[in-house]
Amino acid sequence: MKKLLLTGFEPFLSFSVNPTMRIVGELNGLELAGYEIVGRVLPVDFASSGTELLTHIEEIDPDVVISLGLAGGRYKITPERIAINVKDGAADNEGHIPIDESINLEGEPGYFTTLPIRQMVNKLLEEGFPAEISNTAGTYLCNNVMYEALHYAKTTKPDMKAGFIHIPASHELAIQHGKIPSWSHEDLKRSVEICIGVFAE
Ligand code: PCA
Repeated sequence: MKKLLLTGFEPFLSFSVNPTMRIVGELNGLELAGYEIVGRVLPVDFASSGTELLTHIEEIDPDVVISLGLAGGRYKITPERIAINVKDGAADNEGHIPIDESINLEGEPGYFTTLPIRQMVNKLLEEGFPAEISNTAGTYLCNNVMYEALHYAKTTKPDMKAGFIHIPASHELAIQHGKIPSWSHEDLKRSVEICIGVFAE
């Protein structure tokens, strides 16, 4: 069976839980849209998140990689259009703060997603979930992981589709955080399933 690597992230900065972790854990091992879902959680660490992702890709040999990240403060499900070759951000979980660094000195300035993001957004809206394409994944870990997957696909595994979806906070996180819009865990998870479901079409 075809395989879909679904990644999430551990908690970071002021976000004491990361809803992507729970979604990835619950979907791990399921069969959706004709794909075996393999869930993995990545560290919020500039030095190791890329290599961990590539190690998973090499072990699992997925046909599709969908990485999930929390975008605390966003209201909608936002599949990302582009990853850029920049690391510049707040401190990661190891305390590292990159400034104006490249992710890969030999890589392209940017890579467009190879996921069917327009169909994902249309399907989410049809099913009643607020969604729109995002034109920036930022310059923190989420952009970093998206860039690494697309660079690897471009240079080493051209048939592999890859990209990134940012999701809002869960209610659980919003209660702890105090100042961010949130969705129920069930709706967040259902939205991710809908995005994966596009691959059945
Ligand atoms: N979101 C962060 C990194 C980890 C996560 O879940 C981001 O948007 O870069």
